Amino acid sequence: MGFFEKNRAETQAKGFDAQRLPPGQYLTDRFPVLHVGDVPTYQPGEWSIEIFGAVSAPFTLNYAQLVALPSVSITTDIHCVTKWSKFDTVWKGVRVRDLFAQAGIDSSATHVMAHAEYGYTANLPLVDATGDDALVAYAYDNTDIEPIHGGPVRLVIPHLYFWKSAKWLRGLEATTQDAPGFWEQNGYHMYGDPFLEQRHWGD
Ligand SMILES: Nc1nc2c(c(=O)[nH]1)N[C@H]1C(S)=C(S)[C@@H](COP(=O)(O)O)O[C@H]1N2
Ligand SMILES: [Mo]
Repeated sequence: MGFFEKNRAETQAKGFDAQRLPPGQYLTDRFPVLHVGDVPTYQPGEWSIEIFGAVSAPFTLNYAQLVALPSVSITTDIHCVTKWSKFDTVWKGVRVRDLFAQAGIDSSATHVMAHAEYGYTANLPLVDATGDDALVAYAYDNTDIEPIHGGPVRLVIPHLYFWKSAKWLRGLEATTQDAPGFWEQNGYHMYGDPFLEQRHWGD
């Protein structure tokens, strides 16, 4: 039995529904760290996020203002395109939907571009960015998100490959057309559904 088959059998033996593991993925208990470039550090009060683009009332929030907004907690599986999946991760944050509602999003908006530190971007259809589980997250596992995992604040879009979940999130831009983000310009799929194995262009 190969590594992936064995991991899938072990997943089932642990009592998980193996259907939760998308094709070509393996389950891990670890939380791998994956990003390009350096981990940014912020002085207290330095971080902020801008909600802008196709909206009538763009605004900027600092960390204190973000955490003062109504929040939700979710428990969800995550799937990295490099083939690891992790089950039952726990995140807390503000729904992207609520931020765009506050900004008065235009009816012409169809997509969202997430902007992170150092110019990292990820594109998402608006419906995916505004679902119940699409969070501007500031806690993981009931504590602050570690800098290596995108703290103080990252995007979490659990139903798409995890490259869409931009770490060190600094902006959410509503757009009226789709455009490729960082990895999408480098050959990754524009949408990235793990259950359809949409890893690369043409998948
Ligand atoms: N800003 C930024 N966000 C990013 C990345 C990155 O390189 N830069 N990598 C993405 C990828 S490919 C994955 S799998 C996840 C990894 O998150 P983790 O390091 O917390 O596991 O972050 C995503 N968000
Ligand atoms: Mo990834």
